[in-house]
Formats: sequence, structure tokens, C-alpha cells
Amino acid sequence: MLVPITHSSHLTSGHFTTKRGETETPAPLVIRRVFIDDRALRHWFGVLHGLARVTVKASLLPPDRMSEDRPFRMALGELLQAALSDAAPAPVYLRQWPVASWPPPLRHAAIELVGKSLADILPFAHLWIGTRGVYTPTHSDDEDNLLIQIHGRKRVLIWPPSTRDGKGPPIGAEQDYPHLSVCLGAGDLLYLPKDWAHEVTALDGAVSLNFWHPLVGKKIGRFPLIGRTTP
Ligand SMILES: O=C(O)CCC(=O)C(=O)O
Repeated sequence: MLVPITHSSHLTSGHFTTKRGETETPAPLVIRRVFIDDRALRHWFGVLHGLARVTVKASLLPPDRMSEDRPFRMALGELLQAALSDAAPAPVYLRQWPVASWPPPLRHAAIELVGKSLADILPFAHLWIGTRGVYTPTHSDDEDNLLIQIHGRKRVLIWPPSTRDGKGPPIGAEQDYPHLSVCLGAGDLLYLPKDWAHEVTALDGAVSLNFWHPLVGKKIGRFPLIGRTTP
């Protein structure tokens, strides 16, 4: 059965205003369950599992969120096993793995996964694979961003660009500043305009794709046209 988007919501509700009383624009947007093409997903995961022996540079994350990540090399299969089984002795994250470094079979499978509307910006994709509890500390990006959740859940906290006159929330006191909180599940997409600070935590072993590109804001208008097969 072909279905349109089952749910989408603008995350701002007008309470984020600048000092001059203007509403922050453009605003973050979440679209639920757009990437639920089961066949493409199964194929893509199959290709990923087939690359089990490929070595990747992952990070071992410190539990205190203050010390440095510890980089180390591991087999992709070992990482997948830890992330997809939701059991890992310590938080390990393959962050921001750029498409140019992916083995060609993974690149080809991704074309089907992201569909026609994103195929032209696939060269800007990055893959994120992490165990439960991995995180990305608060930062903002210089480009608009699409974050697509492929597997597991992530919690994203988001602060508007006006926070402390563009400086974003101070580290350690983020929760004291007005923010949005969204939980992304498998198949969900988050559009995050540039300059909105954000912090991400994986609530499960998680796999995501993201695109930093000036055109991603325009592309989200096309998603209602994508029909997807329900499981
Ligand atoms: O998923 C993550 O851990 C971080 C994603 C992120 O910060 C981004 O896409 O800009």
C-alpha cells in the first residue's frame, strides 16, 4: 500500500522570538516515517552487513561528556553487532562517515534508500552508526541539515539562533535556555536550518544519515509526494 507522510509537524510554536519580537525563521521541521521502504532498507542493511570486515575509524566516548573522544579502528561488523543488538560494553560511535569513503556497493544501495528526491545530493551524505548512549555535544552547523533516522531512536535538543545573541547555550547549562526536544524514530526526518544549535543522544543503538546542503530546505517540500510501502 502506498502511503503519504503519516505525520509531520513544525517544531516551533511561535514562542521562539528574536529580541525585536520576530518569530525565528526558517524553523526546524520533523516529518515522521518517510523512510520506511522496507525492501530498500533490508537491501541496504544486507549490503552493510556484507562489509563486516571493512575497518572504520570510530570513537570511544567518555561517559562524562567533557573529556576527549578516544579514536580507534574497528571492523564495521563488530560495530554493527554492538549497535544493532543494543548491547555494548562502552559507547562507540562511527561519526559522520562521508559517502566518499563508503565502499561502492554501499553507495549504490543508498541511492535506492534515499529515493529520487535526495539522489542528487547523495555525495553530501554522511553515515552515523553508534551504540546506545552515544551523543554529539551541543553545536550548530553552517549549512542547513537533513538528519534521517534509519534505525533506533535519537533525542535531539534544539536551540534557536537567537540564544545568547547567536552564541548558543553555554556548555553545561543548555537546559536552562528555551529549547525544543524531539525524539526521532526509524524512518523520521529532521530538517534543521543552519545556526540552530543542537545536541543529539542515541536512546538505542542507532543508525542515521545526514546531508548538509543549502538545498535541503527546498527538498523537504517534495517529501509528501513520496509513496512508501508499509511493512
Ligand atoms: O546524530 C548525531 O549524533 C549528530 C548529528 C548532527 O549533529 C548533525 O547532523 O548536525
